[in-house]
Amino acid sequence: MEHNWKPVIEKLKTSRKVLLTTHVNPDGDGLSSEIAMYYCLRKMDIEVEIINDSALPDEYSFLDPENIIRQYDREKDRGRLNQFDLIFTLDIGGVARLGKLGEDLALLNISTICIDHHPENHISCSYKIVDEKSPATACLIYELMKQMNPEVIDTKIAEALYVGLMTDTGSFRFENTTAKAMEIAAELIRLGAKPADIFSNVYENYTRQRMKLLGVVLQKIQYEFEGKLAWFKVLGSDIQEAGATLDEVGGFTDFVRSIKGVEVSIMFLEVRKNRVRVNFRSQGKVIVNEIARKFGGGGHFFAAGISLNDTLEDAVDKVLPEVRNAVRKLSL
Ligand SMILES: [Mn+2]
Repeated sequence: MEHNWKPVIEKLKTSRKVLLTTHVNPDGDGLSSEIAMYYCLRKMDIEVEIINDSALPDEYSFLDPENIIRQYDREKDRGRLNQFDLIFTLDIGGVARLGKLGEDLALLNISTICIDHHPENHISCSYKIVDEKSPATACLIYELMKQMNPEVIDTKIAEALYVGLMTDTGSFRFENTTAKAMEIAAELIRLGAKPADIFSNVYENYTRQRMKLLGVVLQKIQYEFEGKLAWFKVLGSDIQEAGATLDEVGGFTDFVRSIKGVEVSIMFLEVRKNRVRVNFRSQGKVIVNEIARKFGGGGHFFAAGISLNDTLEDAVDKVLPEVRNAVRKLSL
């Protein structure tokens, strides 16, 4: 689908300093969209910075060899946010997903362009390109560059965009792996992206500690409804004992969904005392972002999440009944 990029291109022509940001606990799509946009704007001689609420996860550090991506430091950065005259929020469906940075930006009156593919995008901004049919935000960024300045897409940018497309399509296996997704992938390969290297950078760089943690977690899966529902808890102490980090649970919920018969998988992750992250993955029959939204979360139809200020046990007691209700309906 083609979108109206003219207002974005016009806005860029008159901006002096651009801020790029993506959601808390950033994924490959958000980060690669930022990196691609960063190099594109630099080539156009536009001053630009990337600041995110969360730190760059280790698995994506290969995307940023020049250490461009910075984590928001409220004390240091708050006072200078008004230097920016244009903000891009990339791959973000709701303002809560912008964390502390979002709270502080909301107090300023800076033009904001939102580029995203989450259904029910609730961000209020000056201009929005939101297309839930787009396989990844990176595809929308690609479309913008093609319209704005196709020559700008060099190997570095093509590689970054390919990362976003690959990770958001689950390496070209999820429902959103459309013909269009493959066409864009093909063009990015022609422009220099190397699929095998990129795959290996993202998915074949796991630490032993992560695998140890996965081993522990897999033994704790609880199956319900003849295995249609599979859920598991990751305790802070599990992570500690395995010597792993919080970031390294990425992909666990997808992995559990891959078990035969599982329709919905859920991870309850103890981030710290009274802070729990819940991740949902669905095979396609249960729309999990509807469940997530009841608790202030969100995401895609079949991949969603929530953050709760609860103990692990309370989070399980709160969220599981809702999921059971949804899964129970499958057997009726
Ligand atoms: Mn995305």
